Amino acid sequence: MTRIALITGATSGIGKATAIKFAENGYNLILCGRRSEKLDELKNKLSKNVKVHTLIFDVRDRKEVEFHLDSLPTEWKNVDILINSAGNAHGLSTIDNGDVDDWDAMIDGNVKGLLYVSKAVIPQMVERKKGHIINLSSVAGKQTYANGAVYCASKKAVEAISEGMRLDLTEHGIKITNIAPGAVATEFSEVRFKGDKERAQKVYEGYEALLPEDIADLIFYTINAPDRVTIADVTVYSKAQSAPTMIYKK
Ligand code: 8X3
Repeated sequence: MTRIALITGATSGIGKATAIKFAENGYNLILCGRRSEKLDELKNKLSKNVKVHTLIFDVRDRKEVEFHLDSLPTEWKNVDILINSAGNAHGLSTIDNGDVDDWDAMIDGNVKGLLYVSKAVIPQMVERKKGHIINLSSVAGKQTYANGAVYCASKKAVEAISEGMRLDLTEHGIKITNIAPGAVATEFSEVRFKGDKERAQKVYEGYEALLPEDIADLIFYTINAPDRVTIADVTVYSKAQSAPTMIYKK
């Protein structure tokens, strides 16, 4: 039977690349995001290969998440693979200069949003005794860097949630994969620097950064490993990066 994957943050970056990879390989998709035009565009493109259902909501809005996921049509209710890809960094500054709205956005999206979506999807996995959840963490969740305390904290929370999910859900036949990428060339830095394209571009200059497609390939590998195998935790850097703030640039 065709498997169903639900992807949050599907309008760009890793989420979008994963949606494309999965569609190429015959998975039916529930694509979630905030930007309806981008979701529609992607749906039109991918519907040629597979069935696509779109949900427009902000993971930070608990009521919206609950409403949309509770009212999924019957044929879409049995989600086999949940990919928690929605998340962002907002600002890069010392703790004393941090903007509280930025902190709220990161904690609400990266942590609480991931929990809201997971809470809505997990019960049917428990009932069916199968499922796979992929949480997109970051190398920021492994090692804190200066000016990034709250972003790093939000990703450390993702790490803890992945561990906790694995402890609680393994007995129900559900696999949990935590993926921690280093710098990936996406809209990530543009969001972090609030639309400053020039500053964002510099993050990915002078070396070959990871591409969202690289992470999509990795996700695809983890969900297609033999049933006996759980890829629990993967850290992935580009060849030029050795730590969150160490990138060898030419
Ligand atoms: C994204 C990568 O280097 O900003 O999570 O932590 S980094």
